[in-house]
Amino acid sequence: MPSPAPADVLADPADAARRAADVLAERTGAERHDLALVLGSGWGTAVDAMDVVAEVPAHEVPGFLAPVVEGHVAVFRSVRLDETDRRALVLGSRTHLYEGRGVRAVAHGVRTAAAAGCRGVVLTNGCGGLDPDVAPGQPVLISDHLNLTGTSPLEGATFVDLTDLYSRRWRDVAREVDPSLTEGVYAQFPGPHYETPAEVAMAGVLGADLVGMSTALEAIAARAAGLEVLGLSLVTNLAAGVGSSALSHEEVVEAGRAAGPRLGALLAKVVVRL
Ligand code: 8IG
Repeated sequence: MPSPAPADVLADPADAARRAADVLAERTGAERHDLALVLGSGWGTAVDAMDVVAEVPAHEVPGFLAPVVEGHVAVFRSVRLDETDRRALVLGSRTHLYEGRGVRAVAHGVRTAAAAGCRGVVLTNGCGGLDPDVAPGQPVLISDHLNLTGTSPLEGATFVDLTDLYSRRWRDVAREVDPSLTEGVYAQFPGPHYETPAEVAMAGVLGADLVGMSTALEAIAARAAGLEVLGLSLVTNLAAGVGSSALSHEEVVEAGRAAGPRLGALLAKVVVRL
């Protein structure tokens, strides 16, 4: 039976998350999951070597649709983390603000993770880099963000503290695994167009090191839902005006493909330590 239209499901976000978590529990055989991973551009193959116990097509889970972007994978996986049967819920795709389905659809993944029992979420993305010395293909830890979308995933008088939104504890864990990891401030733009060089320069003045079209809104929703957050960006291209060449989606997909094995090794070592 097809899922109800996501717009209807998301009329009550908390109920939608509970229903999605119920379906995932049933389809994965795991009553609860411990940790969630959201895979962004370039991170699609990063869990392929892990112990995948079950796969569920995203559109069969209430509130989710198949993704619209090539290179994003529309499947949820339940991954066994260790012998104690701790499970990670891997969301192979996300809903972006630019898809026009609203902030509830953007936040539905992390809310579902929380409803499924997760203590925390690893948010990954592909992004543009402002530092010409950080070459495409480098993963970077997100230390903080600038939400430049002009919106919030929270509705009503929900005053959530975002000091230390990106867990210092978990960043330290990631650096124990890979001491070469650097940190940066991620600016979320609404997209779907890339920035102009002037906008990239503006983001730099404001303190951004990385520019992208996701993550910040999800991180806010995750914190509001009580989740600890680790943010990992893959620099897939130099932001507009930083390098000499124009930006292309093909370049982004190729940088992800090339970095895949490194990202997989990094994630596999990090998630078991969180
Ligand atoms: I992958 O350069 C990727 N996503 N806004 N700018 C923005 N989003 C991105 C970029 C980029 N690269």
